[in-house]
Amino acid sequence: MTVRVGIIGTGVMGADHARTLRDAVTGATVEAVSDADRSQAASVGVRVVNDPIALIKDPDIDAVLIASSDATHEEFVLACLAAGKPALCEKPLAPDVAGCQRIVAAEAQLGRRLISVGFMRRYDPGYGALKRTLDAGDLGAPLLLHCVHRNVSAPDWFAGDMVITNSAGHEIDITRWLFGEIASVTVHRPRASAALADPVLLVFETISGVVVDAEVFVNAGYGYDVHCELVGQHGRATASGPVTADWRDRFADAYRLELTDWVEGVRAGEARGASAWDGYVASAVARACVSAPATGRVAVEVPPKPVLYK
Ligand code: ISE
Repeated sequence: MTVRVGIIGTGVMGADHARTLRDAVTGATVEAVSDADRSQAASVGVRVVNDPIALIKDPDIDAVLIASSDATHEEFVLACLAAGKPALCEKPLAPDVAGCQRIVAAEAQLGRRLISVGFMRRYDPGYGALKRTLDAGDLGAPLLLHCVHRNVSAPDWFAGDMVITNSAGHEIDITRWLFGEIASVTVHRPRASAALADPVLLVFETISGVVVDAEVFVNAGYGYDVHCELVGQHGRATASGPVTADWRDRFADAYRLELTDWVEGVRAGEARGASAWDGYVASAVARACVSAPATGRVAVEVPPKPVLYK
């Protein structure tokens, strides 16, 4: 079966995913796209459906890739669940915790996982090697993770706390993926450099006792620079990559592997990668960071994981 994919949102990420699906992933075709900007949608070179909900319901679409603006994710993910169609939604699943909760509730009600969240770093070969080293026990117990996440400049649609609710989601997800749940967060801000209150230094303490510090700086100027160092009782390991212009080059392998796994999962009838639950917890942790006072620790509170996600 060839998976006929519909893409909603053909901006930077959607257009990049369309290229990757076409050039580097087998078993899928880009069947149609939808974007509020019709000429941008047309530039992908496939059928354009103006109404994104009609695209989701289209009988010729088997699976949906959601790469539209953050605030639109919830509506489209819920429509995919209602239509019983698998979807890969770019992070964040929804920028607000309540929106993520509604998605998790709808998927739990459906009783089967259809939603994957685009936390592509889980597919990055460097992060994958780091996790394998950790899981093999070579470093002993993990103690610290130092993360750096720098962008050249924030896109013009970045506003308010998006340095946390959008960008830092990657460090939140990687922390949970490596060490399990986050118990508390602390947020430090150097003297304000911009309206975005950027950079931020986030500190996560996991239930398992690991301390993670993450510098997230979306106006670093010199390049896209993402790396981390894990310190364990008996050694260290790093995940790094070249400094590039933006995330598309730095994580090209990760995006290709993520899309390949998603398509294979759709063909096998299973949702792979980060789940809606992971998307929800990432937003809950981000919210705790946003609400954190200038000093002091904030506990993260999430309800027990529904059976569906165990
Ligand atoms: C963007 O959406 C990404 O996912 C990038 O990896 C991240 O570095 C950037 O800050 C986000 O806006």
